[in-house]
Amino acid sequence: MLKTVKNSVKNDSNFIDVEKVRRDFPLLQNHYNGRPIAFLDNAATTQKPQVVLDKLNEFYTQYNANVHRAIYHIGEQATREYEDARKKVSDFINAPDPSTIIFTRGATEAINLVAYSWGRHNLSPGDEILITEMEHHSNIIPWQLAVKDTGATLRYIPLHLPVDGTLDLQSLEVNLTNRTKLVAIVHQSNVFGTINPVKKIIKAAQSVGALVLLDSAQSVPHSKVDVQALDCDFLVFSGHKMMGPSGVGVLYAKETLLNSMEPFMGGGEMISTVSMEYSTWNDIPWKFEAGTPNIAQAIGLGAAVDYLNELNMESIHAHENELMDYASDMLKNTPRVILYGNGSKRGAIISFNVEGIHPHDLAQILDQDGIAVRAGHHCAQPIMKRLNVPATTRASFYVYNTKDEIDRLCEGIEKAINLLC
Ligand code: 7TS
Repeated sequence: MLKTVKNSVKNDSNFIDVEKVRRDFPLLQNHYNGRPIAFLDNAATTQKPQVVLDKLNEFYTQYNANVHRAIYHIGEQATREYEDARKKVSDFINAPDPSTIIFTRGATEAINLVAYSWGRHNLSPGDEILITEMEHHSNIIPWQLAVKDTGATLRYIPLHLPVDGTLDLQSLEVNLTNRTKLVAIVHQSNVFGTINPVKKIIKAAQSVGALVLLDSAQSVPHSKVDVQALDCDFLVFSGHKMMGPSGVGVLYAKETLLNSMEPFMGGGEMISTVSMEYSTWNDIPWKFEAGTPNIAQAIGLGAAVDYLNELNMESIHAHENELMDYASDMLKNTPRVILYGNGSKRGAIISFNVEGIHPHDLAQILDQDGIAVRAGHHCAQPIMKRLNVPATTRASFYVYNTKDEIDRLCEGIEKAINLLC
């Protein structure tokens, strides 16, 4: 018999025992104003399980040394753990080889790497980059800078009007031409939660010979992403949004591209030989990891990947879907709430406004009850412009969130209405 208790989910393959999962997260044990912390800002960053914190501690207390240079045993262990983490990340997204995984500071740095190392050397006047009106600023600004330097043109796939949180894909056919050199697109929107039909977009891009970069900062932490099945050219994400430490992210790229690209930054480790006249580059991935890398953070990310695998990505996704359905129903039935986005495929992110209340005031009132949501433009000002609002309130969920927390969110909204309206 299917057991349905309020804070747990059972699907065919696996069972998420949320209360047990929550016990793995020290921060979630804390209270504020006497109420347990309800962390509903997982699109911004996520909490860390004890195994990740322990791994960081293990590195600093047991084998803290620089990588790829030391002959002594702790240096060798640090190198082994760092490269093991790369292998874990590679397997997690089904990359063909760990050498196609570059550790960066985050998704933002990974996109900038592509905009410099690929963009600056492959774009010229007449070429076009195609992005969308749904992008996080980190997938807009690097391209604005790249076209400024190269004379190429930046074009946008618009949001569907009236805005329902999806892209107007008919305009893809108009905008995608043999002038398009790269399509850079968000996999899952950090404002609407919309999961874009990226496979279809990749196929269309390939038909005109354009490369595709996927900004998967919001998708890789929440569902199984397979870079070979997608056949994308570049894919980026951030460790801190998937239970890993801050300060580490990933660029995946096809091997041929990485081999043909110029380095992003120069310094130690990224070279093969250096003379006073010229230098030659190290093999990939190290060609793109100049200087001492984020060793502890990458090793911590490896532990986060182990933890996610243990929970099972499909089970995580199923749990989040159930939370999202519940939150949508509850918020629809909460007075004065205006919901944004109703795409048919959505991750666990929901943006809304409450008539008569500024999102910042709402977030402050919710905070008094220990509920953390984000209020603002979510680094996606073009979306705010299309919605014709300065900001929204956003609740975003992860595997440790519960329906009780969503009930508390709705009670908090009603409390704010009673106070302010
Ligand atoms: N791309 C998307 C889709 C994002 O949501 C974010 C961060 C980034 C890129 C940049 O990631 P970073 O780790 O390099 O900063 N999004 C958010 C957010 O929605 N609220 O805070 C950060």
